[in-house]
Amino acid sequence: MTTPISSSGRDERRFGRTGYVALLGRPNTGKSTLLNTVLGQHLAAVSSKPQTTRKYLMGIFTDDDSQILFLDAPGVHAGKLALDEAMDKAIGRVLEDADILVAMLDPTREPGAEDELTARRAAGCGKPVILAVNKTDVASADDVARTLAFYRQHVPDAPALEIVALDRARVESLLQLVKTLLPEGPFLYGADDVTDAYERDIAAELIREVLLEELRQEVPHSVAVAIDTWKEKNNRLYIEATLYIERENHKAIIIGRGGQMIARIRESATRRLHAFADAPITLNLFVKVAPDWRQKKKFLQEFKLLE
Ligand SMILES: Nc1nc2c(ncn2[C@@H]2O[C@H](COP(=O)(O)OP(=O)(O)OP(=O)(O)O)[C@@H](O)[C@H]2O)c(=O)[nH]1
Ligand SMILES: [Mg+2]
Repeated sequence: MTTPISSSGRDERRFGRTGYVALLGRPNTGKSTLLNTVLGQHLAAVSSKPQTTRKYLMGIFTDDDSQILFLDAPGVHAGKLALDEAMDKAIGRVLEDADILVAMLDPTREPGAEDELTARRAAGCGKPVILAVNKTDVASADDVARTLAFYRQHVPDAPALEIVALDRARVESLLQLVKTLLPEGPFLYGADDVTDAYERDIAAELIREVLLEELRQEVPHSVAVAIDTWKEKNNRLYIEATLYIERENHKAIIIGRGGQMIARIRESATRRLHAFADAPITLNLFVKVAPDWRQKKKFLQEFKLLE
């Protein structure tokens, strides 16, 4: 077991605006991007493909007068797999834990069924909601107005803000608004803590992020990543990970001609893990078949995708 990243060893309990803030939205709206930007660290997997996040991740933002515990959740999506159900449960848990919700809206896509589900969930959970309209660097004013009007049918009184989750300066107004809605209380974490997640769990997500970038269509969505070995020696991290795929014929895709694809994945993942762990990395990847794992509750539990 590795130690949680939150164990900074510093104990500076303080007091101020504090609480849990759920990031809710359909897939691909920029929830994980916002988390990374606010933390100033790349902890959550981000990709241009929907359904990147599979389980909740807490990010801890601390400044002079507040400690905001952001809960990044999977995107709201009605799928048929046991994995979809598990992701939906993760959203439910995040909503339960939250003091307030930030509904992340993506105006670059026309509102649809997933927005309807998101808006209903936001309205039904009985907690203060902020509508954060993201991607306003690329959306038109009409797109923003259309998306806001759609959500306002369900949460008419929620305050709304335009943000750019990729740009720290353009999420500041959201942070300020969140602070005004949070209660006062003692801080639960140290000033240097960024998450309560284990390093190796973050590492598995960063490897999955590479898979989402490199592989096409459904293939990356059907891969689960397990970290089998995590050893430190002479300031170098030795990591072994297994990529579990659902079908034998995906092996050839992931390994690629002459092993080219797996070599690319390994190279890119090594770079990312080096940046994350701030140490040179030796990474070995293995590929194994776990037939239809996305339908198997036991597998999902083992991978902490289901409680
Ligand atoms: N132009 C632009 N793109 C953004 C912005 N925020 C996020 N993105 C892009 O949107 C895509 C999705 O971002 P994610 O953060 O993975 O979205 P998510 O809501 O966490 O997605 P799921 O985990 O699938 O629910 C990525 O390609 C991001 O780079 C933004 O403010 N502007
Ligand atoms: Mg995400």
